[in-house]
Amino acid sequence: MELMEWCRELPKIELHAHLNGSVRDSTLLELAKVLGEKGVIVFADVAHVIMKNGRSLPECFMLFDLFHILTTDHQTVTRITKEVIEDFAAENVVYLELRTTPKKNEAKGMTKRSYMEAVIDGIKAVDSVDVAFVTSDTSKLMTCSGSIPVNGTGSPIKRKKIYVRLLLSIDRRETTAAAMETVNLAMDLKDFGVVGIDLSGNPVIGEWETFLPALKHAKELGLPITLHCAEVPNKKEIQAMLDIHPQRIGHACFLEDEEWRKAKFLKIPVEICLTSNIRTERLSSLHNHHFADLYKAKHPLSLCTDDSGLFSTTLSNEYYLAASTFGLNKSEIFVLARSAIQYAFVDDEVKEELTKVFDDAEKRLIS
Ligand code: 6MZ
Repeated sequence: MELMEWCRELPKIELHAHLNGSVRDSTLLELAKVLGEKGVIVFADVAHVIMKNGRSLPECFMLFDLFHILTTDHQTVTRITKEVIEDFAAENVVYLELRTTPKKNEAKGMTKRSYMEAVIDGIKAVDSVDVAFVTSDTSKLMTCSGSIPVNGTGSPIKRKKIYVRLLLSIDRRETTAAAMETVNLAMDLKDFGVVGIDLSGNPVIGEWETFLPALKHAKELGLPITLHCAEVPNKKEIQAMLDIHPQRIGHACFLEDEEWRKAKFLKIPVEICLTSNIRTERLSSLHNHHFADLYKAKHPLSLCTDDSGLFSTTLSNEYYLAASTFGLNKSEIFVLARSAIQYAFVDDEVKEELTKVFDDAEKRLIS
């Protein structure tokens, strides 16, 4: 089997995916068309921006503002959540930790809570695959699925299954009070599959001290946290981030030796986003990527897409890139994919289920 096809077949764990960065281009264009017809935006300008290839980091953040205009109403949030989950499942992602920033929009009657309810409705609306998520009634794993498809002879077709959990993101533009509100909301929604907190947004905006109280609060409440760390050089902030010992960090492009020593000593798992780092010009070439050093050092890491829509990538492609750039063979890639189970913010019961999925796949994929 060709390597790319093999990477698609491989079961995968996605730990760093932003909802609004994972929206299909076709959906964004469709939404832009509707808003263009209503005169809210100029469609031709927006279409050009959506289809553009290769964007700097500041351009990405301008684009997110546009995405938020296109996706800000409850129905659309539900729709994009459903589509994003279906797209990941189609790539054989078996566990998706989807992160999103709860948003307020008075004009649409949207509160952070109602935004999240729309996301949860999107999870429930998935019908092309089985979704395992948590319900409030039992706090147990429940599987939701649409009608059971049958093949030509009337026997049920085995459907794909994806476990979905949510992380609530604090945007670096937010105030301490707004960040606190997100943490409290995450706590309230624990029974709906919310498993942790993320800090993201434009890395040149906001002060660490603004978010710290909310992050500490999350820790006190027992909510795991993951931080976008070192997307730009900022020694003081990077050190402060490592000091609070987050459960994971994302990107980690600009750590210096001293900080790497600390991150390695603390064994903080790193969410690696290869395509994103290249496309946003964090690194000049994949051959200089810190993946190589971390992999060699057996540091905990997992490959992730970051914004699969924005960067036109898939998790299968990220594994393909790692294999082809760093010379990993199929067995090594398989072990890498399976190792990400350990870093998921999910209970042991689900981890055991995921391990079984990998055990089954190993027989098929590793000869
Ligand atoms: C930092 C990022 C990001 O939350 O509206 N986001 N933050 N660095 C990145 N690397 C390129 N990619 C995405 O998804 C979009 C939001 O996620 C964060 C930004 O805050 C962006 O507005 P949601 O679903």
